[in-house]
Amino acid sequence: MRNRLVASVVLGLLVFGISLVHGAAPQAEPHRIEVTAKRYSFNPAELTLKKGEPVVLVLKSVDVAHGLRFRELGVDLKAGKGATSEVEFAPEKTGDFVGHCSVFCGGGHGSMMLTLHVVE
Ligand SMILES: [Cu+2]
Repeated sequence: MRNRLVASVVLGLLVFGISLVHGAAPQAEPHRIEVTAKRYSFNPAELTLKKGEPVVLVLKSVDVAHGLRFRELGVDLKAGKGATSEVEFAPEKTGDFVGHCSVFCGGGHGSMMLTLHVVE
């Protein structure tokens, strides 16, 4: 009799424990935003993000090595020739930020820009 009681208490705790684990399941994966880099532009050339909302920024190069740096946001992604790289970040301030290619890629390198709008 006593064993039965102990068994049901243990079972109860187990079920409770499992429901706790489920309740603590991680949130949905952050939204992935893909940016393609190609001499001498980013596509898209403009993005809008929400302040404080984490995203995964994916930089995909379809020709030579490129980078994408937002100095004020502490973001610098580099993708090798034909490669992809990614970074997770959450913009902490609102405003318009201009990202530049951070890997010299040729004559038009200086004109590779991506405008990021961060809104509330
Ligand atoms: Cu470049």
